[in-house]
Amino acid sequence: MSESRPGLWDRVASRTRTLFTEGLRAAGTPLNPGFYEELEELLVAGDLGPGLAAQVAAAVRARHPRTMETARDALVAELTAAMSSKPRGLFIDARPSCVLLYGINGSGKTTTAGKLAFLLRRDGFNPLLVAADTYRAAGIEQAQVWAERAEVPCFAGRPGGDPAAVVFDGLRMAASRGHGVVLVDTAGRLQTQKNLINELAKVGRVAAKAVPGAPHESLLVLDGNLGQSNLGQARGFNEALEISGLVLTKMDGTARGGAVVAVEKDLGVPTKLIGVGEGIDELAPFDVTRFAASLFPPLAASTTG
Ligand SMILES: Nc1nc2c(ncn2[C@@H]2O[C@H](COP(=O)(O)OP(=O)(O)O)[C@@H](O)[C@H]2O)c(=O)[nH]1
Ligand SMILES: [Mg+2]
Repeated sequence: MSESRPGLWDRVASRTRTLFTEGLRAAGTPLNPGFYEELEELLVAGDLGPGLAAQVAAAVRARHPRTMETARDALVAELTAAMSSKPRGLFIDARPSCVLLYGINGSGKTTTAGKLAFLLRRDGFNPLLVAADTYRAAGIEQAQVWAERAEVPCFAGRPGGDPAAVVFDGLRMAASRGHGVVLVDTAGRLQTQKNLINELAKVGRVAAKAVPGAPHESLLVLDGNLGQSNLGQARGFNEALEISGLVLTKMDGTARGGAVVAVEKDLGVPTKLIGVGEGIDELAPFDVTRFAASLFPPLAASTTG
């Protein structure tokens, strides 16, 4: 899958950047005695969580960096190592492939479905959007609006209808009409609502009856602003739904994106996509090195000589 436009990664968490640069100045500067305490505080502020922040700071220390620059390289390497080593590309080679989008209300599922439809249409996948948020009339309308923006067809159930039935019919239609990918927008759920989460699990099982191998992706959409509370959410969803990938949204306006390092480490599930705005082309494939580097940008060359 291609990048929808260049420069998207520059939008990631500009406030996180300031956070990490404030205390850690020019490249050639030797480390001051309080460096590791300061580093740990910055990692906590970036919302890695206190345990992981301490672990990463200790791992950087164990590499014995002598300057700010080598300390930064060590930090980027340690953050990268803490994250999942599984592939980050979407598994959408089968035709049709089924991509389910899960998450709490407002996390960005419908927006992501629209952005992904746009990207995949441009890449020639001929996507179909399935509006399976049948609990609210507005849920279906929102999916239809995003499908129009992405210029892809939308298959919608009736308000109050059974979401699993909508997904089954949508997948059968996609198979007969030659759609390459089916993107399923589901209703927002809380990880604590066991019955409703089980209903989502049923959507997954029914998808498998319509198309062999489905769902090919079960993506959990997380709002980057929620920081560490994403950890509890991710655990709850993953217990019932076998999440295959994460989507991290709203990374254009948060300093709490570091929480995803903790989520990946805990679940062993990779982040696959990152949302950096409300526009249709503001979705990018996740890149672990760029992400780690964005939390801790390159240092300015030393001016004091
Ligand atoms: N700034 C920003 N806003 C986003 C992003 N993704 C979604 N949103 C906004 O988040 C709100 C909820 O999104 P929506 O897709 O309706 O969430 P859903 O309830 O999970 O379907 C909307 O106002 C979106 O415009 C993002 O990457 N960046
Ligand atoms: Mg929605």
